[in-house]
Amino acid sequence: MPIAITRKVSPAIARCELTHLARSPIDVGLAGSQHEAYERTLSKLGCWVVSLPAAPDLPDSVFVEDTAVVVDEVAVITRPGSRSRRPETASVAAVLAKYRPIVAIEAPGTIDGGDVLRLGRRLFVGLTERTNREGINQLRALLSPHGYVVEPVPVSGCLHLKSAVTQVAPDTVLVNAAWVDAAAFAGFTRIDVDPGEPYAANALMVGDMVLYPEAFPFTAAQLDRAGVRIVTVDVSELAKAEGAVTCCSILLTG
Ligand code: CIR
Repeated sequence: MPIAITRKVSPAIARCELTHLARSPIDVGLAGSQHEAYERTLSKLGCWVVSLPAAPDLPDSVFVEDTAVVVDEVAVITRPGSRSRRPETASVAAVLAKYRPIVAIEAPGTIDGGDVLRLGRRLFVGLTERTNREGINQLRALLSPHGYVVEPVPVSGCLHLKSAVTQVAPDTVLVNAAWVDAAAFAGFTRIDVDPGEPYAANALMVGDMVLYPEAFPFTAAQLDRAGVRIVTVDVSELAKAEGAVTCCSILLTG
């Protein structure tokens, strides 16, 4: 059974980091209930959900994905690119230590987990404002002994690599080609987001299903036509904090 690590929405989420979005009011209660629905959906998809308590002083802490990169052999605790987010890692590391040996990215390296897309034994890592070359080199040094290839990918116009591309089937990626050069994913079948839905590339594959935001019906229809089975969730409040579906969990095989 896959394990999904999540963390409840912080009451301070209104003070979240924002890079590409203008600040708009977030309904904390609604964000919390949407997040609970997200956790319930993960359970329905067969995950064992380990839900950490909210961190009142860490506005972005619901976005646990950014704090770790987990493979079968090891958990790499990141050093998030945003200083305000660095205190999020310790409590996630404490939980992950139950499941994996722990290693960590160190200064001056930075990595946000949202920049790391694992496709089999290949890890594509976005070069962004959050993730630097030193962080990528450290990740390579930590994971290449386990047989993983780490490949940097330039990203522009969005926060993270996984804002621009995610996996939706074993051999298929969902891409916004305005934000990442799709040539990096040659060899994979490619589905493009609908041009009117630039934020639609962030999908969370769980087994043979895909957890997907309700907000992108045109791209959802394309996924459906391609035979990708999706289950939708409403994450409108978390989207105002520049988050989506991958960022609210860390998935690992149990
Ligand atoms: C941030 O700027 O760090 C948060 N407001 C959003 C992080 C979203 N994380 C993700 O997509 N992996």
